[in-house]
Amino acid sequence: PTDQTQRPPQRAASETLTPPFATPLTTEPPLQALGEGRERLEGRLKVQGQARYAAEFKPDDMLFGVVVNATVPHGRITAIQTDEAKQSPGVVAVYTHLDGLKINPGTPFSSGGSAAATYVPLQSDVVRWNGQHIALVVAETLEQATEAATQVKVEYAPEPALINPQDPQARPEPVEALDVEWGDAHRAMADAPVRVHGVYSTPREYNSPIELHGCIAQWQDDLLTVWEPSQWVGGARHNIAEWFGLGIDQVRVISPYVGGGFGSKGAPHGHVALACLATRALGRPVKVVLTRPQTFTGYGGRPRTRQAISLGATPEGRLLSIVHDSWNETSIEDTHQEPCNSVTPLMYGTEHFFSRHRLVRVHTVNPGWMRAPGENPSTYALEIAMDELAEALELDPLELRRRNWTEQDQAEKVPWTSRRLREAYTAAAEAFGWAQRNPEPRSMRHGRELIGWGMASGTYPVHTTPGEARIIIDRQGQIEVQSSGADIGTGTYTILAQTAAEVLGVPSSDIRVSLGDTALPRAPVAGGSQLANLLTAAVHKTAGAAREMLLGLAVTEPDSPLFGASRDTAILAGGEVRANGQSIAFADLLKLADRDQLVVHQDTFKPDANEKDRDTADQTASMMESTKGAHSWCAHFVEVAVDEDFGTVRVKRVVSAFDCGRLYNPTLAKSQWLGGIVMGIGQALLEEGMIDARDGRILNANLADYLMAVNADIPEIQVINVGEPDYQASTLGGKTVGEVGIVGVAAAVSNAVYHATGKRIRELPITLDKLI
Ligand code: MCN
Ligand code: MOS
Repeated sequence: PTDQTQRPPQRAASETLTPPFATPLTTEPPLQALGEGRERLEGRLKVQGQARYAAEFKPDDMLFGVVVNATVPHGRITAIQTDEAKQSPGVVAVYTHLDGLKINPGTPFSSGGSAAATYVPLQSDVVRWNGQHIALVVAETLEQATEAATQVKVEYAPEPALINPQDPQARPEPVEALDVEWGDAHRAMADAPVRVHGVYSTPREYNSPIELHGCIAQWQDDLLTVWEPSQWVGGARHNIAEWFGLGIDQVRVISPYVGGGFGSKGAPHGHVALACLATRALGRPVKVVLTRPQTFTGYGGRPRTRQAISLGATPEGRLLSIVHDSWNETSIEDTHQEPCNSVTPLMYGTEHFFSRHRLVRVHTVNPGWMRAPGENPSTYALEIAMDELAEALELDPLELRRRNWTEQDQAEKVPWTSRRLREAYTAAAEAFGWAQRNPEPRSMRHGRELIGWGMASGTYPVHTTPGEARIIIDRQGQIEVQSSGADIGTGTYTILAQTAAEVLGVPSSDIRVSLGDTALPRAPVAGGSQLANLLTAAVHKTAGAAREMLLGLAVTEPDSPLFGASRDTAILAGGEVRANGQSIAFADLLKLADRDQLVVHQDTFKPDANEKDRDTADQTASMMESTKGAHSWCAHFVEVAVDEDFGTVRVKRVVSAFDCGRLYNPTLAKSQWLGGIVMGIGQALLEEGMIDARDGRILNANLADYLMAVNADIPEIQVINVGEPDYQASTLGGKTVGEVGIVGVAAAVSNAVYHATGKRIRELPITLDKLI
């Protein structure tokens, strides 16, 4: 929907025609430096099918692995028959737990590692979820492996399973680290003149990137190479080395392009361990790609959540107290936290606050990161509760939010580094026409359709972990920027070229960027929307050092036309160093200096960081650093139309405004926001993993039945930037962009549906059965 983002401006016809010759002639191509909206560097490759994704590499002599999954939610495997499969044409091996092939457990994020879970397949006869990997069939072709996988016969001794987190046997466990409280919230709630209380729930949701999770593993000469779509090759390498007891330098993970991940490619999953195990045993490269149904059980999506929120306020609409209790489901043996109270303490000023978040263990694959884990459900509940409070107070929902402005992060007691949320409210409300809203539910209609207007706001924190970068300038004047950091469709390639362009005075289209390979400089995860800030900072610093070297050479090389010139008068432009009307091309400078290349390596670690610190940042999520008081902010305004007879909901338009600090590339940032909003509309109206209450099977484990928003579901979306550079939040002034777009969208849609219908739906997705 990128063409629909801006409403066509109402202009006189004469104004709209700008003849091409009106474009000013420039002597040099535009730099397209940071802040400019250049197109994606690798976009053309992708649409032409030239970008090679992990599973598209073709090492010689490759075998194909197909994973076999458990069909019970809990129990033991009492017999597993592989003879028939082994005799099937083309089959090279069938691996089960009976083969005694050891894989070490992973150290999960929560314990300072880089694994999504401790769980690894084939280590015992125990089954803990329906869909768990229990065998790998390896054959000469994919078809042969697929056929043979159907011939593996399994018998189980089933045991009672906890499927539903609301089962009386399932006990919520406290997570003390997530407790947030100040004041005396329960007492203040009891005394509050106006109170609202609601219970809000979200279903199982799945990341479902278009590129399936699939890898190729190749064990050769004591080196394990894994082509794996990854948001974090450094973490993946560490995780794989840990599984097989290898040194870090024995593993290389390659991931130049990623067809979406949305959190699910933050770590390698069980099938990667199986591919590595098979290549080690067989000495040939092995490719394992999960089928689409297997992506619903081969790793986890967003867990089910349930939240009870009470808001207490004065009759004038000043919050007095917030009480928030929540839980998320997780697996029996592993832990995924979806902290539903991550946003509740941040948005509004209140003297009293109390929240607890708990975990409920059920027989499921361990849930995982999915765009704004925590912030997403947290905002969903809080922002509907605020709408309910506005209703109780007979106050405009936007006005209620304005009245509860807070100048600081109350839990941390630090002021915001920047918070242009009021500007976001105003800009989006004006563009939407919010002032025309009739507050009465069911008061607006268009034919048979009830029209509703709703709004919500949200936030996402700024993480700024340190990183490294390398820049190489060669004798041809070619400039290459290197980092192992990922571009998962976000724009990393492009913004790093723009960063180097700015400092080196070379058009960004002339700069090569290499990413997504552990052979390149270390970088943390493309998660928590942190990569743009941290890698632009690292590349900026590296390019600055390269610039100094070029200037130095230009004024000190005896044969340079700039010899003896003052460094301060020299500039870089057009691939040259220039001073006093003289110039020398970078390439010529290297020739004069008799250098094949200039290699510059810099990082943004604290000066006293040692190699271990650098490795840690590359390999563990625990290094994620956040800047206190630094957050992105957003406000969404949504119009829905609800068919009164059928209860079908259509989102008619969305206007959202964002404060994400400085935008490195407004075109790509806008695209990120749009993607988040689209995903939020799917979450509001469509997405729901259906779980069979009897056996924990995912009933809609495919893209025909697990509904996500498609083009026809998406209306006109207008996004407005109200951010300004925030140099306290990050080195180059940017804040987080990748996830904030989805935050609050489902609440805004829910509030609009209430306004249209007078029905308060506190459970996602908002399907027609809930409305009629
Ligand atoms: N950007 C910008 N100005 C800023 C910050 C970012 O212009 N101040 C733009 C840049 O184009 C940058 C992009 O926004 O490449 C995202 O930057 P950032 O917010 O730092 O996010 P990451 O690079 O760390 O990407 C990860 C983030 C996460 S955590 C999820 S989940 C998510 C998301 O990005 N998954 C995505 N967006 C996604 N987009 C696509 N296409 N596919 C996914 O899987
Ligand atoms: Mo994003 S869910 O932090 O990878």
